[in-house]
Parts: sequence; C-alpha cells; structure tokens
Amino acid sequence: MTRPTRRHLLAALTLALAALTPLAQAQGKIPLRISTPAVPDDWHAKMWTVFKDSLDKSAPGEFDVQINLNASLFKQGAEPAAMARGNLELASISAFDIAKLVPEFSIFTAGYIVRDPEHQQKVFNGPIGEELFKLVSEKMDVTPLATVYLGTRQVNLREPRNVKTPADLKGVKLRMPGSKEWLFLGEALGATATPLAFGEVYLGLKTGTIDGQDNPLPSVRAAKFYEVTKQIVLTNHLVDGIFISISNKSWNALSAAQKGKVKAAAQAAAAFNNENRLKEEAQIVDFFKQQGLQVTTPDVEAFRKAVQAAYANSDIAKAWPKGLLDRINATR
Ligand code: KDO
Repeated sequence: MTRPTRRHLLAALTLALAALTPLAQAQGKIPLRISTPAVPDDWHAKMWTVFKDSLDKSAPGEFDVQINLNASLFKQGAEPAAMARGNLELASISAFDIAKLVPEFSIFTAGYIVRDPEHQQKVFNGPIGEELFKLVSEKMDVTPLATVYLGTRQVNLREPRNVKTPADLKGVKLRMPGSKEWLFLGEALGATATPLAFGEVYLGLKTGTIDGQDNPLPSVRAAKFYEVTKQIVLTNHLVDGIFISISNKSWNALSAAQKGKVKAAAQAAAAFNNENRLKEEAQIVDFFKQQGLQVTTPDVEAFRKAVQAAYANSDIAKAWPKGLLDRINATR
C-alpha cells in the first residue's frame, strides 16, 4: 500500500468538511418552501412575509424563502406528508393535522378545552408544549417553532336560524375540513358534519351544497364567506391554533446560528399574526353587521356541556395522556 500524500490528505479533509456543511448551503441559498391554504388577506398568510423579511435581515443571502398561498403547492392537510418526503420545508400545521399521527395531540382538537388566546400561548410555551412538541418531532419528523393563534371558531350560516343550543343545529349541513377529528367536532356541535377543503367553501355556500361552515371571524372576512352567508352564531367553540413547523431534514441541516435565526423569524411571524388577529377579532362583529349579517349569541353553556360530554365519551379522548386535561385546565 502506498503512503497517503499531503495532497491525498488535503482532499480527504476537504471531503469530510463538505459532508459536515449543509448541502444546500454549499450550493447557494437554502430553499425554504412554504405551503398554506391561507388566503392572501388573512393574517396567517401575511405572517409569512414577516418571516421572510426577518430572515432577509438577519441572514442576508442565506435563505430562499418561497411563499405559496391558497394551497397552490400542496392541498390542505397534505403538508406534513410533503415535509416528511422532503418536498416541503415549512408549513403551519393544525392540531388536527398533528392528531392524525400523534393521537395524544387530539386533545387540542376538542371544543371548549383551551379557554382563550392567552391560555393557548401559556399551554404551548410551557412544559405541556415542550413535551408534546417532542412527540411531534419524533413521530412526524417536523419541528414546531411557534404557536400561531388562528382565532376562535364560530358557526357561520347560509340562512338565518334561531340557534340557542346544539339541538337547533340538527340537520344543518355544516362544512368541516376533512378529517375524523374535524367531523367529530361538527357532530358534537349538533350539526351534520360535511367534509370539504377550505378552498371549496365559498362555492359550497353560494350554491347551497352546504348550509354553513365554522371558522374564526378574521378568516370569514378574508375568504369573503360573509358575501354568501346571512348569520354568525357566536359559539366560541374552539380557540384554534396552528404551529409553524419545519421538516427535521431541513432543520437538522442548519447550523446552530441558522436555527436561531429561523426560529426567531417564525416567532416574529407568529407575534405579527397574533397581535393583528386579536385586534381584528375585538372589533370585527361591526363589520359583519354592516354587511347585513345577523350576529347572534347562543346559550354557550349549553354548547359547552354538550360538546364536552361528547368528547368525554369518545374514542378520541382515549388517546389523551392521563392527567393532561387537568394540567391544561390548571395552566394559568
Ligand atoms: C378550515 O379549513 O376551516 C381552516 O380554518 C382549518 C385550519 O386548520 C387551517 O387549515 C385554515 O383553514 C387555513 O389556513 C385557511 O385559513
């Protein structure tokens, strides 16, 4: 065997160093492809521009942030699989997306569990969030970076109806996104849950293939559902959250400094969304009234009782870790 020359050693060293350097970085900018079903005028769509601007400032020339709105890159709910396959780097995934692979997380798909936006931030930014996000990383191969307040979900009907209790929603074809946990929530509200992707809801309401839908009010405005509905029932049934998450493949390829910058950008984006959405929610009812919609208040306690009873007796709740509900309730 010949002795390795200085040149051989140098070449081997260069190769070893290249293996340690994130591949995309060696080739130029690191691509960060984002896919979301959000419509451009909604806060959780606009927040991605905040994310991009933040990274352009903290890491100029390092990342190529590509924002794809309106589910134009991947259809709603398909993002986690795309991230696991390496076709997508970032998305804002819902508790419902997570529950499919991490059943423990389904507790956050249940109505009337999280009390308000502040409670939501405390739960996810504390030990409960830490434990559950660890499970998410292990089981889904994505890392949650920030908790985004999507808003408090309300029922929105095509034709006005006197709705006081869940019994008053009997027979109403209420559109829900398409998964078992979403449909369970719709049924728990007393309606007949009908699965449909977000992008098809406007037409469904217009043509009458559905009688109503549920969403946070800023999204009802941004997606213009108020143009094709006549009533909002303030059920306050779900303080909804989505989680800015990055695929572990891209996360693990970043340097510690890059990780810090990407996480800070995600948190700035979430803060932008949360602040603006809360502000809008505080005064949005007037907007709908001006548009001619009836905004009514049901017997929220009757809804809470019925929904909580439906979950307590469900298979969904069997996956909730022992004591988690008490810990969530005790979080102040
Ligand atoms: C919806 O389809 O009703 C929903 O609100 C579900 C959320 O998890 C999220 O996907 C959201 O749509 C989209 O981002 C569009 O706002």
